[in-house]
Amino acid sequence: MEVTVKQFVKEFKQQFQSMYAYSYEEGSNEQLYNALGLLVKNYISSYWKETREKYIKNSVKQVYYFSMEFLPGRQLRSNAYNLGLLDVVKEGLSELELSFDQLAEAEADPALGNGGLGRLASCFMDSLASLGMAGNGNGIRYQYGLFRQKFVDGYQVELPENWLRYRNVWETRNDKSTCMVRFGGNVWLEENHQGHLVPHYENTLNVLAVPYDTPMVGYRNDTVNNLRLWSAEIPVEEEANYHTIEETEPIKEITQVLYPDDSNYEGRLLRLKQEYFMVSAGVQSIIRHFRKYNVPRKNIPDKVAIHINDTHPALVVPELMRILIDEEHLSWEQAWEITFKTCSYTNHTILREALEKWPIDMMKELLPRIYMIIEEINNRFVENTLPLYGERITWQTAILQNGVVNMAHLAVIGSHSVNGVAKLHTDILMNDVLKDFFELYPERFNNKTNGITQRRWVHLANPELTKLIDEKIGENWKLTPSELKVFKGFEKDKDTLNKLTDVKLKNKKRLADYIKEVKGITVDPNALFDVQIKRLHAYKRQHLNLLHILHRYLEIKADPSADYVPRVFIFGAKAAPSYHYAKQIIKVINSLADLVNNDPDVGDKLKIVFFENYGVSLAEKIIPAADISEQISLASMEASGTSNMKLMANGALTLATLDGANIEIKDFVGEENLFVFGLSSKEVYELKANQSYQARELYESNPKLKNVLDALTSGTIPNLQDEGYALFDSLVNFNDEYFVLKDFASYVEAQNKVDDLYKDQNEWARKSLLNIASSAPFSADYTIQRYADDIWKVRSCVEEDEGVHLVDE
Ligand code: KOT
Repeated sequence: MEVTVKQFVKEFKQQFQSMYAYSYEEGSNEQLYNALGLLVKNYISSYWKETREKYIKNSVKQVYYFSMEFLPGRQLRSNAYNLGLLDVVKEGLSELELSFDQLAEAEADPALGNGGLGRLASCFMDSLASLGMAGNGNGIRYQYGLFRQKFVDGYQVELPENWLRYRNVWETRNDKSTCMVRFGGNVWLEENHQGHLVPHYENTLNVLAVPYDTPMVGYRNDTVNNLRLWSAEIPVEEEANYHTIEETEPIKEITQVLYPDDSNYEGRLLRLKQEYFMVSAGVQSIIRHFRKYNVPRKNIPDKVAIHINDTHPALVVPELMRILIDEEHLSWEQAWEITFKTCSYTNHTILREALEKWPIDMMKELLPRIYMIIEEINNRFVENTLPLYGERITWQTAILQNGVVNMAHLAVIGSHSVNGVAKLHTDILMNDVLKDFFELYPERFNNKTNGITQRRWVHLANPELTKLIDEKIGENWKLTPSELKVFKGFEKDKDTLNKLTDVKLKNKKRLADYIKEVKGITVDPNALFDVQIKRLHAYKRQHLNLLHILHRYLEIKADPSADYVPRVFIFGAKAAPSYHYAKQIIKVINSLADLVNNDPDVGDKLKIVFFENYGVSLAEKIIPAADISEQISLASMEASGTSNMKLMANGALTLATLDGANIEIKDFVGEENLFVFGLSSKEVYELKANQSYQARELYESNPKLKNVLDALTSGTIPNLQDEGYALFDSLVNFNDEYFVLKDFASYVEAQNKVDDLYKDQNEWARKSLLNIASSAPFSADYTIQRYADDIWKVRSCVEEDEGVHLVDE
């Protein structure tokens, strides 16, 4: 969009004054940020309105991405950038002697998700808008996001994340579009005078769902889509029934926190309430919007695609059925045809404990009408399947099993498409986790490898690298990501390689300063920066990383004067509050960091930095400075991973098991340009099947490994309670569920190769360049294009010469 610096400066001053009634010179960073954010939102608003109107006028098919989590990250910079205003804003502010970077840091980072799944949803929102597709997000406006993590004496402590404290300039409360969501009570069916069975309700808890809309700005294509987050309130007409604050609690708590404590019944019940609340409000608002299109209801699947992001929103299936049958008076058969053609489902994990199951009693009591519908879906499914496939398959795939509602089964049965998020993951779904369903419905299964938005993760997070690429290959790659492969042509160009090394060094210096500022640790920017950033989970194996660091430390202690390649090991990871083992790993890493970072024998040879409160904003600081990307999950366990893609796109070399999307990274960049180690997923399956693994044998037979494991319990690491023993126990005495010891030797070997390569900076830079140049296929723009073509059947609504333009990969 066109705004001059002069115009911006004038409007910014006015904006500030109208909000705060004094001059901008007196404003705090928060106030200045708020004024700037609202001004940018003002610039967005006309496109937002026009996009919505255009979709309706042209009767465009809409995608609704239902997700319990979104992790949009800070939006000021990305919105200004996508609008094409970032340079004007920066220049204007500097005329006023204000720093854009400083203001941008005042924005709260909405932590409305746990990790990969939520961030993927936000990358997808960015790509949908940037491709000019009608894509809407549907989720919850949690008042408190994921906890803020602090370390106290090396232990994780969880603090509330009050992200709305200074207001949220991007959202618009939309009182015109509220919906009512009903819980509990009694429900029965009665025939009305037209002969329809209609439900009657009594004693329900009625909750008003209020939408807060946030613009999702496309990259230079005048498209602005909508992210709708719902907040729970007392219905105005029922306010008089509530007499005390306590009485209002059951309603307010529905959208209070991201992940209620699921270690007790009350917490789990609340989570189910959240899921239905978001689903019901979302589906109601879709049907309301659909009416504007003036087409028959049987055409809903031609105008609406609802995507179920993992099973958390799977109640979409019975909710859509409920609305079509109870409110639109369609027959079961008509409603089912519409529902199943409208819905599609993505699975994001094979971890058994993460597959959602709700007690039937809980579901019945909280959502009596929805339970009746689920029961009917199940009965009809069983009726159809039994004669064709027999007892075993039918009962294995039923929705209702042993007193629980199996949500993955509901999602698969109610969707026309089921996808995994990387090739290996989809294969595992088809051959293992959902194998019986694959026999029933082979045509529903497909793979959609994850992607990331280069706009946030390269253009904005790494401006120096972006400038270098622009300088070498021009700017086309920004609109046509596949053009990035042209950069490969520079792999032997000395000037480019030197500049690439310089860019990385600058980014590392910046991160080193930040490390000094927030952690008080001095690190050498010339050291190799080795990064593992992701949720803390045993299957992701941060403890394998830990064992290797401990191994290094012991080697240095044994021979301090030998030649070592200096390394900084960088971690960022939150552990789920009730995940005791993960928290123990955090504590051991932190204690080891204390030991290593303060040992004069070690010096710059080895440093450990564990950042607190890892999230999108911190990732943006770390990723551009990474040399090594640690992707070391036990093969078969990590569905895809997406930090692997972000790190690769920023020139880090991947050190990985053949798991998730690492395999595709290897295929694109070539085996010689990354470091692969460890068991393959086939080997993991075999080892599990023949039950031959004996972790203790490895402990006893490998002296180096024994040395390392013994150091966990010998008092070498100071200030531990029983955490070292707990780790030792899980690995040696409880047979090492995630094969850490089995992969140790091969991991250490790979790490030694990393050192060797780093000694040859030219060769390192060359491989780094090849990684950058091979990262385009992981653009979420391609991923979304494939969802659009294969699953949602939607197309871009912008002209080909506007915004992102995809040719082949
Ligand atoms: C969490 C609970 C239940 C079901 C799924 C999850 C989940 C999975 N949360 N995040 N994931 C991650 O999703 C990413 C995006 O697809 C993947 O890259 C990553 O491997 C998953 O672990």
